Amino acid sequence: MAEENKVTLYGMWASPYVKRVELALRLKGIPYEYVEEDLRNKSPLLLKLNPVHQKVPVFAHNGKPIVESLVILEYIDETLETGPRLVPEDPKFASGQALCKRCMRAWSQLSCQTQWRRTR
Ligand SMILES: N[C@@H](CCC(=O)N[C@@H](CS)C(=O)NCC(=O)O)C(=O)O
Repeated sequence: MAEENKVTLYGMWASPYVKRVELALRLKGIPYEYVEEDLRNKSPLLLKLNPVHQKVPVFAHNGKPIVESLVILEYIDETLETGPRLVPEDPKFASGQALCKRCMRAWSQLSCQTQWRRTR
């Protein structure tokens, strides 16, 4: 991938939100640099890239940060036009897409909260 498509993912190994983005990048065959964050001691870079929520994942495309895993997935699908589409373009599947996104969101929130409670 050319230098103008430098992709960096800031994550934490156990985060389902980060896994969601990693899966998408792998499915699409997009090379990326991965930076592991310590969420109990967040790096100044993470705080700079995601100053409002201070959470992972943060996806940086040529240095431009994008946050919120579902937004990142849409960005990857629509901007980095390579590999299979994550969301089918056919409008026949539109209601299925919305349902699928809601299920993914609910599952991710539940698993992340449960895991977080266990480790605190
Ligand atoms: N809605 C966000 C949720 C991201 C999220 O909650 N990430 C957790 C890890 S699973 C986090 O960074 N927590 C750090 C904190 O709450 O300080 C997304 O979909 O990206």
